[in-house]
Amino acid sequence: MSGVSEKYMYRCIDLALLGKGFVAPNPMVGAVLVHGDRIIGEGWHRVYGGPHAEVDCINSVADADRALIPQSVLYVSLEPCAHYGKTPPCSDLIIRNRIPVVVIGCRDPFAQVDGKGIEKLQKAGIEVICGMLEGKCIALNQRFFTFHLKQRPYIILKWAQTADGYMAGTETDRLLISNSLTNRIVHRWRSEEAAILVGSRTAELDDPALTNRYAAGNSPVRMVLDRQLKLPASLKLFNREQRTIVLNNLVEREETGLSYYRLKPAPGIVEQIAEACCQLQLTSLIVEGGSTLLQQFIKQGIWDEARIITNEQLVIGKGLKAPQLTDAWLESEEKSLSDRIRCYRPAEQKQNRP
Ligand code: AOF
Ligand code: ZN
Repeated sequence: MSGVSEKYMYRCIDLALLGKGFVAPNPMVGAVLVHGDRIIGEGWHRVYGGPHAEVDCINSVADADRALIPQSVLYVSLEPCAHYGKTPPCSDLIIRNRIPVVVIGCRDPFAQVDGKGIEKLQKAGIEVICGMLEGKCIALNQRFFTFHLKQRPYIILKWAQTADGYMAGTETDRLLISNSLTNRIVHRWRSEEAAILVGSRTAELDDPALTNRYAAGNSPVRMVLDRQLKLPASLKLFNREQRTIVLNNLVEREETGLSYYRLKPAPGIVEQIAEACCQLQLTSLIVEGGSTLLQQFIKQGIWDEARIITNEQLVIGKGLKAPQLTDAWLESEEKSLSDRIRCYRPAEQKQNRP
């Protein structure tokens, strides 16, 4: 088929992004229907549980253009689904509408789809071109891809440190490190993830609320590791403003705004946390401390991004050492008043970057 163009796939990506913050644990997906060189339909997956991008796109075609659908090319950033989920299969809809050519950004890693959508279209005689702007379409949904391909959430490690690499003055002495502008950035980060985790020492000593109070969008589900259920009920984490999940070894129980999740008796706390997130359909996790918990994720090599805030004017000489990254590469760096924010990724991910 001649005449397919990447510009329409870029448009699909832009449309998909309109679903950001509304569709997790589903992926963001955009679709465009093109007749000749004219777009006759556009759509995206707008909200979790709602119509998929292809449905939204086909529904958007004006009555006067509907007769053109069987001579048009459908562009979609993710393989059309083949399963009955909350909505019927998009591949069936495409076949019913007699669309002759479908251009796909990337294959859907979800086990119930995973190539079956493409196969269904091809069996119906539709020309399928798969892999247009593939790297960009995968990067668009890195949380969804990590969740399905690695059976764990997309994991972001975040901490603040002094210029000389300390997280706190002593084991029990807390320190204000990042400035108020940086804190706003951190709240935006929180708004972008499904869940946020701290260890019990951090919960007790810092008493963080772990909510997003400054950025547009949601707050993540709060998680705290409290194996023996020793944390006091007076902590902000238990204020029921946002759901909190207590990862523990003793009980499994649901209360309003509070869930107790019993960890499986499996080795490795990091693996158990990842497994809990999978069970709970939480596709991404931001870990905000403490040092020991962060270091365990690094040691196991189970992380995707480390966002480190360094206050370049604060030198304390001694205290609680910040985690040490191993096998990491610096992806980006920005200044936020007295703070420098660096984002690292694991070395092993470098080859796979789009
Ligand atoms: C598509 N187009 O726009 C999206 C797809 O729970 P459901 O029924 O909404 O199905 C969710 C799964 O469908 C999700 O895991 C992913 O594999 C696929 N998402 N597929 O054809 C879309 N959002
Ligand atoms: Zn679908």
